[in-house]
Amino acid sequence: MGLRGSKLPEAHVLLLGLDNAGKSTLLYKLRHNACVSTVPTVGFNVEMLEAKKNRKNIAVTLWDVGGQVKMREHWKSFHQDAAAVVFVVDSSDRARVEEARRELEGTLRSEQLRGRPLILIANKQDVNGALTATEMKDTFHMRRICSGRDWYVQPCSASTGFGVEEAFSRVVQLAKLPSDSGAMKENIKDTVHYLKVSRKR
Ligand code: G3D
Ligand code: MG
Repeated sequence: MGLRGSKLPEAHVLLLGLDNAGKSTLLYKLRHNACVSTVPTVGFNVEMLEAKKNRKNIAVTLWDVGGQVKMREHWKSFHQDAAAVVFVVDSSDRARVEEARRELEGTLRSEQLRGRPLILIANKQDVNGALTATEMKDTFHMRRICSGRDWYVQPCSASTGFGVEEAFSRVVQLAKLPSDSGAMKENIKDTVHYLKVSRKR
């Protein structure tokens, strides 16, 4: 059973990236088709959306777990059951592109993420001078760092909504559903419990 009682097959999708990349804005835009003012994520944001994959309904749970050191020890359990990874980059912040690239390369080294599809979001395309999707593909050496997995670079503006639906469709298309669909694995359950408890504190 899923987070909100859904019995649909679930795809857990990790929303990762540096702080200020636009992860929370993207999540809100997808969920509410609205722009809300975000605050740096403390704890986590999670949204479940329904989608169709191979003509079947599925529940896509998007996890924006924030970048705090406190959360990092919990990332591994998320990795294990991830159907896809969405890595959001502020393509207008050229000064931090290298930092983002290193973070992504480190993330993809995780054994638990081996073979999981990666969707790179070239966010903030509405800002003048932002790197284009093609420039991002080259800068991030996508062909090299994503060998052995499906990948796609999606241009996007989480605040205007440009490319947001396309990004979600791409995630659904590439997501790998667990063979025991519908069952939340124990480690995810434990982590959800931990997060709920720690959020109440
Ligand atoms: P994060 O969750 O990855 O840390 P946020 O990032 O979603 O909190 O966004 C960080 C800042 O970037 C926010 O601005 C947000 O409005 C802005 N932002 C997100 N996506 C876009 C986009 O596509 N274009 C532009 N121009 N800005 C975007 P503030 O000023 O609220 O900190
Ligand atoms: Mg955030």
